[in-house]
Amino acid sequence: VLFAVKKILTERYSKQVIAMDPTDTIVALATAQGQGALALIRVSGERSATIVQTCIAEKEKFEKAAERIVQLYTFIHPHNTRDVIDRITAIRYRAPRSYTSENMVEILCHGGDITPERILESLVDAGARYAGRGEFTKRAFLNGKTSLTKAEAVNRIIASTTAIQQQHALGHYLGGGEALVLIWDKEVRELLADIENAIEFSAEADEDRNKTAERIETRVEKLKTGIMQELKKRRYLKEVEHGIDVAIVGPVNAGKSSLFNLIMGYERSIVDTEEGTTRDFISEQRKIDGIKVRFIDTAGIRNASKCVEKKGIEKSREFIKKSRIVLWVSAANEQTTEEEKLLQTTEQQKVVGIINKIDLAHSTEKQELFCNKKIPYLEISAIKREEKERVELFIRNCIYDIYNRIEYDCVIGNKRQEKIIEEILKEVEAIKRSVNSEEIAAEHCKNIIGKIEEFTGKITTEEILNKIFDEFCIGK
Ligand SMILES: Nc1nc2c(ncn2[C@@H]2O[C@H](COP(=O)(O)OP(=O)(O)OP(=O)(O)O)[C@@H](O)[C@H]2O)c(=O)[nH]1
Ligand SMILES: [Mg+2]
Repeated sequence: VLFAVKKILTERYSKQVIAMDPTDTIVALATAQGQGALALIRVSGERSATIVQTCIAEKEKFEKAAERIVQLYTFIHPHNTRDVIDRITAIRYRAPRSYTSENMVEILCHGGDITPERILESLVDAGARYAGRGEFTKRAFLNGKTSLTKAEAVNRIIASTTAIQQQHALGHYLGGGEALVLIWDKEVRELLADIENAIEFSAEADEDRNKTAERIETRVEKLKTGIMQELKKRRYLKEVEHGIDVAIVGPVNAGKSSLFNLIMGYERSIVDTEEGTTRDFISEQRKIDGIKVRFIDTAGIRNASKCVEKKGIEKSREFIKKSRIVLWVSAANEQTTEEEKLLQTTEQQKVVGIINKIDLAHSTEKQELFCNKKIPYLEISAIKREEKERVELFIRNCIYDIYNRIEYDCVIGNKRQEKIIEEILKEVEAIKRSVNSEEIAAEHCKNIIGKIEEFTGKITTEEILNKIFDEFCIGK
């Protein structure tokens, strides 16, 4: 399947109009700037080898060098040839067997602030120009070497801050991104054929018409489910990317701050016998299995009279509303509150229970409360340090419960792609609403086909491309 997809893509992108000057040769540092053992400098464009050669002492050796073979050279200034800048290794690539599909040279020199900079300057003096952001990958795309989503994946691999993100981006880079979208494309075209048939044979017997209408409905429903599934995966992936909030909430004095401190491993939050100790929220971030988790200790919920405490409680309620996970802390020796009776898990939010202070009392009432609501709970004594491991395991399981059930092979890799998929979903819904007018339904199908072309990059404008590649770093 991958091979077939690759073939389609190659044919598709090779049709792109190339709006570039091939003699324009670009140069940039591909490795990070600053101190480092080595630095990699990339040169791309028709005159790459000619330009590099003027900066190499062993001219004949470089000219005869086989492609993709590493050789050692002396790098000199192109005009002041006695000025030796570095001992380097260089690799030659001949079009189209290179990253950009153009002639290329890769130079490995000593790292640091000075050497790579001097080499770059020499290459510019010899006729190259500094590359813009993402210009190498942009050229690869315009030359039909890579698809748009693959090019975008390159940037995402580099920008990853978690292993899940990196794996997802790599999947797209290896060609997994567009496969499903191309299947949707095929399905929409079949759907359009069905709809156009229905228009043409509108005088058919009712029975046949019903059959066609049923088939159209099934196809639309299937498409819609598939797209919604991908948007959901995207939402989860974004959460993994940006991190999630875990709010520690519950009645006053239940031991929320004690639990927060237990998780942090030090006395971060003030703990006191007085009710209403915590007034403002306190938050700290931890990484759990690659996911950034922000724990938030909040003000205990009660009918407060003092203004400051009231404000704190308002904040607590906000966190209850918007956190991904709510750790509801309830003391075993206290009665169930009205608020606790209303607790419930939703699609957007997981609620879990912590029955605290079990060294003071045993509460079947609280156990039943959580059991009846199918809310998982843990019984602890937050003042005991040895409970830390159990608490962490419990929280880890809650996170697993949310994120392990989803697959990460989502077709949507970034904001641009997400926006297009959302627009496609709207079009699909519009088809559903146009049951009585096949002409309108056909229009919406055509819109979807257009949006898919936008997604894969079959249709692009200079403006869109610039926007995409401006997010890249220089040298990529
Ligand atoms: N015996 C016992 N006492 C506890 C336990 N957890 C907390 N406490 C005590 O309960 C009191 C309140 O604890 P906090 O952690 O401040 O409770 P809180 O929920 O943050 O309280 P507020 O911020 O006032 O809403 C303190 O005196 C703690 O030492 C526990 O597991 N067992
Ligand atoms: Mg507190």
